[in-house]
Amino acid sequence: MKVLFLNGPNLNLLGQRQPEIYGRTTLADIEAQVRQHAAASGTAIDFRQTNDEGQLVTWVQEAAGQFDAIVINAAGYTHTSVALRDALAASPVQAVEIHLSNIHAREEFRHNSIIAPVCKGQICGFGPASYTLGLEAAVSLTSK
Ligand code: CA2
Repeated sequence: MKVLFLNGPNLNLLGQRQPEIYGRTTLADIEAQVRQHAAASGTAIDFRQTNDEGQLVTWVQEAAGQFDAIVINAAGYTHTSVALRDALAASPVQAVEIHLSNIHAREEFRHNSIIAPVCKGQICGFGPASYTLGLEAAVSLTSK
């Protein structure tokens, strides 16, 4: 089983800026945690980050036939990207939406996720554990 983790804009800054909001764990730390969990269930992981909306769209398009599930933290594009939603809607690969923070407990503009209706489900608010929970959700999705 292969799971594609996609990370959107500014997540490369995790652990380096605004630790009071996003904590001190870096994206590389999170990737290491995900890889450790994945190894236990024999799951192969591809873990990517980009600041580019078009790159996210391309990766979602290319996932078909290559991956069994997508776990996506689209960061700011969660709330704005019709293009990303269209790509997820068109993909045969099911996606799990994840966020470090509880987007529903933050500013009003973060409450709406444009991609939520085309994802299988959403996990948010658990910090870095949202990623390993997202992995579990992806694994359970594809074993049904
Ligand atoms: O809680 C999440 O995972 C978010 O996807 C994070 C996004 C935010 O726009 C979403 O509403 C919720 C922001 C990612 C930016 O991460 C930074 C990390 C360190 C310093 C600055 C930004």
